[in-house]
Amino acid sequence: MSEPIPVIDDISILYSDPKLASARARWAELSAEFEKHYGRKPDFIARSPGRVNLIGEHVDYSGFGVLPMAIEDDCLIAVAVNESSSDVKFANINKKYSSLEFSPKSSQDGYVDINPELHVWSNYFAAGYRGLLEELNIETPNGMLCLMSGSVPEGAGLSSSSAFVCCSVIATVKAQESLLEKSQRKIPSAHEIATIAIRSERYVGALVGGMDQAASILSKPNAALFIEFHPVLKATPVYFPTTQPAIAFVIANTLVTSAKAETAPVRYNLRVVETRGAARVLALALGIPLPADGKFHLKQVLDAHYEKVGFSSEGKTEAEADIEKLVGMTEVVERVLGTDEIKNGVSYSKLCELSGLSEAEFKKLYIQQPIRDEIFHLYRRAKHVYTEERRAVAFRDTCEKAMRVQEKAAGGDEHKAVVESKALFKRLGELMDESQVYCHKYFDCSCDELEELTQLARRAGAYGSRLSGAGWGGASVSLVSEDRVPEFISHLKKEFYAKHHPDLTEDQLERAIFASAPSSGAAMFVGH
Ligand code: NG1
Ligand code: MG
Repeated sequence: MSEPIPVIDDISILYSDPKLASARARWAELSAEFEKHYGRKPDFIARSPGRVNLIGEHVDYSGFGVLPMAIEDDCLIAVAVNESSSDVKFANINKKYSSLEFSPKSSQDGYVDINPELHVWSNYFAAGYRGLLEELNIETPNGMLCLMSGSVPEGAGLSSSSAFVCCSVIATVKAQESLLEKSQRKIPSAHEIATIAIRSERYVGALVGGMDQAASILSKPNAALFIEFHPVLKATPVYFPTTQPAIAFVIANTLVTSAKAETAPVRYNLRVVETRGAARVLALALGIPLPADGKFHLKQVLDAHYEKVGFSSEGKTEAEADIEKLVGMTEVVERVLGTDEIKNGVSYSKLCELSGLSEAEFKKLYIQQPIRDEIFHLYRRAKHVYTEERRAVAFRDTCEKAMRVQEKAAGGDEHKAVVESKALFKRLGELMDESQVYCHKYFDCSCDELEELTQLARRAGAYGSRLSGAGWGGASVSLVSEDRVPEFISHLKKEFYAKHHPDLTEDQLERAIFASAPSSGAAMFVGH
C-alpha cells in the first residue's frame, strides 16, 4: 500500500518486444525535442499508461469493483525543475496542441486557473498540477519546464485523459521532491498519488469514477487489476494463464470519438445522477437511514441492506457471497424500481418526489455539474450496475480458477487442463457478451458501430466482445485465443475497417486494431 512510484533507468521493462523499438525512438525524440525547445536536458520523464477495461463498466462511481488492465500506449512528460522560480511552461511535441505558461502566484487560487467550460487540452495538465499542490499544501512550488508526448488515442475509451492527468500529478510530485525533503515531508505513495489523481480529474468537468487513474498508476506487469473503491482504494492483480491455450485481448477502435467533456450533461454526468437517484430511492424503500449529507451510492445501499437484514457468508467463498448479495439486490431493484410508475423513466419532478426532496434540495445534493435531460432512468441504470458487478466478480473468480487449472496441469493431465481452460475462457467470453447487452439495453452507452464491431468479433471467433470505457463510441475489447489473433485481426480489418474506413493508412490501421498485453503502470525515468 505504501509503495512509491517505481523509478527506472531502462524503459525496456515497460514495453513488450514488438513495441520496444518504436518506444525507444519516441523517448529519444522527446528528449531531443526538449533540448531544442528549452535549451537544456530534462531532469526526468514521467510515464503513465492508458487502460482498457475488461469488465465492470460504469460501476466505479457507484462504489463497485472494476477490472481493467494498463496498455502499452502512454503519456510521457519530460520535465526540468527550476528551484529559483515557480513559473511553469507546458507544451506538446505535437504542435496541434496549444501550449500553456503560467505563474502560480498570479492565478486566482495561487495554483493555476482552470475553466472547465473551455474544453482546452492543457486543462488536463493543469488539473493534475493543481490537484497535487493543493493536496500537499505547497505554496511556493518549484518551477517546471515540461514537454509531453502522448500515444494513447483520444476519445477511444482507452483513457487518454486519465493517462494525461496521472502523468501530470506524477511529474509535479517529482518536481516538488526537493521541497518536500527540505521540509521533511514524506513523498506520497503510489496509492496516495492515485487517490489525488482521481480527485484532480474532477477539475476538468466530469464527475469521474476512479478506475482509469488507479489502473494507470497501480498496474503491475503481466496482470490486470481488480480495483475496489469502497470503503478504501484497493487494487489486486488478476493473472491470466500463460501456458497453452493462452488468451489475448484485442482492442478495436470504432473510430467514433466520444468527447466526454462536451457530452457529459446528457451522458456521463447524467448517468452519475441517475445512479445516485436510484440509490436514494432504494435506500428510502429499504428503510436504510441516509447519511447526514444525504449522499449514498449503490454499493453503500447493498452494504447497508445486508447489514440490516443479516447475511451469513458461512461455507461460501468471497466471490460466492458477493454474487449472492448482488443477485439479491437485482431482485430488490425489480421490486422497488420495476414498477409501472418508475420502470420506463421518471421526470425530474417525479425523481425529486421519490427522493423525498424539493427540486432545489435535490439539485444541491446531487447535481454539481450541469446535466440536461427530461427523463431519468432509475430502474434500467440500477439493474445494469448490480448485474454488471456480478459479472465483474464472476470474471475475476473465473480467471483465478483458470490459474489454478494451469498450476495443477504442470506435470498432470494436460489434455484435461486444456479442456477445462477452454471452458473457463468460454465463460469469460459469455460474461463479456452479457456486459455488452446490458451496456446497450440498460445503460444506453453503446452505439451502432460498437454493436457492429462486437458482433463481427464474435463471428470471427472471439470468446466474447464488448465496449470498453465510457462507451458511446471508442474502443471494443475482445477475448481471443492467442493462436487466432492474426486471423481475427485480418477478419475485422476486412469486414469493418475496409468497409467503413477505406482510406486509413497501414499505420492508422495498426493503431485502430491491435492486441495488447497487460502493461505495467506509472513510472519515473531518470536515466539519460
Ligand atoms: P473513459 O471515458 O473511457 O475514460 C469513464 C470514466 C471511468 C469509468 C468509465 C465507465 C473518466 C476519467 N473515466 O472512462 O471512471 O466510469 O467511464 O466504466 O471519467
Ligand atoms: Mg477518459
